[in-house]
Amino acid sequence: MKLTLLSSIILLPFTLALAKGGNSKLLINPPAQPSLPSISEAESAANAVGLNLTNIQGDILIGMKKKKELFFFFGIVDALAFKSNLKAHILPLVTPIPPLLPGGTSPTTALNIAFSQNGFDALNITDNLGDAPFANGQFVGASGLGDPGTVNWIPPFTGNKIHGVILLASDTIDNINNTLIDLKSGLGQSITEIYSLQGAARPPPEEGHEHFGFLDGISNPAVQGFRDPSPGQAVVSPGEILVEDSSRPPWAQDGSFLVFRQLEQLVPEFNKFLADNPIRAPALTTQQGSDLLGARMVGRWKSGAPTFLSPLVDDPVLGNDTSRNNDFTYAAPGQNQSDPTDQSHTPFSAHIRKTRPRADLGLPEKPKHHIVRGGIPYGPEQSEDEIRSNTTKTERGLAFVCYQSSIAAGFQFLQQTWANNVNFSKTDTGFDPIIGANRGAPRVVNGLDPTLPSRRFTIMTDFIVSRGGEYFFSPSLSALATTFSA
Ligand code: N7H
Repeated sequence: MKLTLLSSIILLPFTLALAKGGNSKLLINPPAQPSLPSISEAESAANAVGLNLTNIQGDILIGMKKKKELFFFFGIVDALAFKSNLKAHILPLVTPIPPLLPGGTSPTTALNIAFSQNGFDALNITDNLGDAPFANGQFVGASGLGDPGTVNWIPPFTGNKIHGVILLASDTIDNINNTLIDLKSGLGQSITEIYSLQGAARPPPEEGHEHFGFLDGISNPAVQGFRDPSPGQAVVSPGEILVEDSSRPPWAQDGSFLVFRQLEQLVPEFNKFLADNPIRAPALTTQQGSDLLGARMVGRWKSGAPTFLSPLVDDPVLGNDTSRNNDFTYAAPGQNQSDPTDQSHTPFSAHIRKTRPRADLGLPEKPKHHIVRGGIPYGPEQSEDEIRSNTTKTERGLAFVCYQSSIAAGFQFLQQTWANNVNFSKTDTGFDPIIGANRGAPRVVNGLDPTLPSRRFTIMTDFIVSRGGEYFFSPSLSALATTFSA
């Protein structure tokens, strides 16, 4: 009797937590991020459009919600042995979407796998996926993305060594390491380990925030057949994210292109820039002026509240309210709703306005050029020494991951045609001050100071440094069982 009482006291907080968030234990659920649909909601949405969620690798639609995630990059040494090991040892562990949803049978460690073009070549899979950036690999396209060549790239990403990546997600690194041991023994000599990057959600109270301090993973598109949109969320057809068109090989259906970028963030240097350049307004302290500059560079405050709805100071209640924190178009009442010309609340150059211009390209919003972001921070918190010296001494950043059905129309377009384009979406807006890249040269950014719209900022430091990456294809479970298996 005593034991029953005791166990119900212990279990109660757990039950309440499940009732509130209901997420798999592998995932975080900060209030500012829209919750995932329940398994039954997702299944009925999928049935309505004929999407087979159990055939799709789970990470593709889950978003920036993993607690811990390891990226294990490998080369294939023996293609035949790899194909048979894949079938016997990896495929049974590959996690599709439903187990990760509230109400799903969450595994201890979730596993996904994806292959580069070099991996396709190693496996002698010759079908053309019809995606030029994928076929060429990221190393070849580095300068086109605005990287200063590959001088800052870590050696594993240079050349054509990486054939595939295995993504392992769990609530503890021990679980991940245990799965990795099993995995390596299953794959034996058929692969060679090239590189691993361990990511982790930042510790509370920063859980869900990227290293500059901003809540991330708020705005991902609602994919029809997976979820209903929350207010302001872009709605896209499954074919924007998943390969669905008949010009691609039939086995590629239900797969998606995975872009991986190891993006180092120079956090002390970023903070120094904000401290040195506060926006001066009579109503603001110097600190508030620096915070405002940072918020306008992103388009959101650290809490996630959009500057469009809270233009002068952060509003954490708004930030945490998923019914309001994404519900805006950049068109203020009284303005031309399909061509807003005003940047008093959010600069045209702000990171989220460059990468999703909403009404700037006319309403209703175009269903093109959307990606599902699924990355995770890596590296430690800043040390006292780094804060004091305004200098990064240990690498930290974002293990950037995004999914799309075309890299040219997704990641590559957002980076090259919007973020790096000083004339997007209006003439002379300058670079996206967060991810805009000018091959290492200074970046001019306009519109950041609402008190002086003509003030031009010339940013001498890249606060985000590309350490390289690769383009992958994340096949469906049925393709893994056939095309990729022997
Ligand atoms: Fe970005 N950041 O801290 O400033 N991003 N991003 N991103 N990003 C977003 O709205 C960040 C990167 C997009 O729908 C937020 O969910 C950092 C790349 C898109 O309104 C924050 C890095 C690309 C959106 C950051 C980085 C994008 C978005 C606000 C690298 C594509 C949604 C949270 C270290 C090429 C826009 C949110 C929308 C949002 C940051 C990379 C794209 C805080 C630090 C490489 C599409």
